Amino acid sequence: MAAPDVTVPKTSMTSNPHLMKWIEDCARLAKPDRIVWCDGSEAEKERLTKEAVDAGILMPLNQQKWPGCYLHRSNPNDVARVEHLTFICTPNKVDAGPTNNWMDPDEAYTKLANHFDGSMKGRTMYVVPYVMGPIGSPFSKIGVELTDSIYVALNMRIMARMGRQALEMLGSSNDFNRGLHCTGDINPERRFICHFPQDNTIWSFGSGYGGNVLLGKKCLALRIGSYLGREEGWLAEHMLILGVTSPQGETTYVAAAFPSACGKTNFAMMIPPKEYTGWKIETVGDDIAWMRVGPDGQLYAINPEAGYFGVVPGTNNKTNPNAMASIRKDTIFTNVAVTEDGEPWWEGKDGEVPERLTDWQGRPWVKGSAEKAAHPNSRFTAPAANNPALSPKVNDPQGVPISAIIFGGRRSNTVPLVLQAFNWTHGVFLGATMGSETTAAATGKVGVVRRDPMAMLPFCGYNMGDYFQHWLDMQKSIDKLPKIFQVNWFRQDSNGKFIWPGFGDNMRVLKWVLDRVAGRVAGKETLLGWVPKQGDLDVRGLDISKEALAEATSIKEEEWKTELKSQETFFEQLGSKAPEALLLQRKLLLARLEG
Ligand code: SAT
Ligand code: MN
Repeated sequence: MAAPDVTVPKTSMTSNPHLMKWIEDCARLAKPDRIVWCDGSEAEKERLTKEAVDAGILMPLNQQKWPGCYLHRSNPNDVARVEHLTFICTPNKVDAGPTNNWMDPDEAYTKLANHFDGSMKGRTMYVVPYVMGPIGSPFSKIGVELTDSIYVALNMRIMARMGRQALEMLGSSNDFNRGLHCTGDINPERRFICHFPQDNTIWSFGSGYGGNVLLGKKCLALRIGSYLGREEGWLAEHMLILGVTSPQGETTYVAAAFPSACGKTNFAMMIPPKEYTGWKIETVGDDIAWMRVGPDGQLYAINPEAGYFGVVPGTNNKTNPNAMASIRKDTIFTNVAVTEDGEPWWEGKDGEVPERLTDWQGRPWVKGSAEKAAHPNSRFTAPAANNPALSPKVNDPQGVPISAIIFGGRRSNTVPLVLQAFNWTHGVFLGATMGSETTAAATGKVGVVRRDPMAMLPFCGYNMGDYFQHWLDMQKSIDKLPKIFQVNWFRQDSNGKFIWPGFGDNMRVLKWVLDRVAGRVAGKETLLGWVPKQGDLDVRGLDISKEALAEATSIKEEEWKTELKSQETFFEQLGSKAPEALLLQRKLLLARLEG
């Protein structure tokens, strides 16, 4: 029997014919029982939350202690991004490049249409309009996500400016990202995250987890965003943005790229150590930066998101008090454990480990158990407005001027604590040759070094070689180039212990960065770049020996020879797309090493 035709309900919010036609097409394919427009209102949030609780999708946490907070347990086979099932579907394979999975667009549409066909029968299709970026900003982009997941609708409400405001900004324009998502039956065999950059379209099937399904985040803001950025002359980056204000009241903005689960959120919300009274750090963004050249020739950045989808384990009042405050209310927790008192719990939380818990899969857990109670990639979805250190500039349509760009990976050896690039091209080389030990944010083996250029390996929506060229080309349009730095908080000693204390003490490294930007200190030239001169890195009050500091900042030629081999293999993979300027940087470094 043919499915009854679904009609898209009328709404006072829009009559955009392009939008209506697209929703109709998708509804004809997925055949939902009902279509619901999301307006982003409080009343709607209450209604959807109640429905989600009734359906067992959300579980209320202790409402006295954690008001407005809920727990979601995802399917245990669906707890992280799936890079091997993520595709860039450009007409030519070379445009996706060797670091992305590629599928022919026609093949991908046909294949996924088979899965989507009838996939929402018996379900509701939520129409989730959203803006990435401040309302009315020239940086901002509009997306609409059609999803069968109430969890996605509620998360998108936190992560983006969602609802009526997006439709108002869209008006009758046809310029919006078309995102179609269905959880299907959460079968990893039928899981696909497909991007069609030339159509500004995303089709995601078979997952209910974060980066696979909150389509505004990695899919639009990074993969499609980076593609649009190249076409339109701007940068979409996997970077936090923070403002540092000195006791004299001068604010400097910094953008920094780290791979997933390497402490971006902690860095973006950092509280300086007591030696830095009078200094203030404010968060503009914790994960994504869109950067454009402003009318004055400076590089300006916005955070396209409105919330934080952060890693929970390890978050506590020492590592990140601002995150602890941010998740205290109106937060959705995914895959954490729960105490007998209904409080969320995770490894690395403050206080005693409880005797008994319910683990992230809903199973009883006792203290001392070998298994983790919270999933290592468990997440919080918290409104940015909860952050006590939120920058007052976060809704500024013009963004903030960026003075420094920092690239950081998780490396137990090789890469020193901090260094500054000799110039923009060398800085692009430092970003392009970033490596990092893998984490739980993506499925796969944890702790292996992989090249992760600019922390964009899983997020660049086009050929990585063209992406590097785009970075090199940006130099021509920026009058006042930000200075570029490389950091590594994760160096270990011979006993496998972290040498640098990290967290708030990263302020000390940041201070050196600011001093370099302002031209207050000279650097010491090394073969890798400029490093702090003896005494310029402020370690007042820090319990770190001279030897340990020397170890954290040391450059070991043997390690660098291995490193350069691995860089060579990576560049070879890019073939003729690897920019000459970067190959030359590698040769120069090799010559310096051997010289
Ligand atoms: O899973 S997400 O992609 O949303 C988060 C991350 O990997 O940084
Ligand atoms: Mn991220």
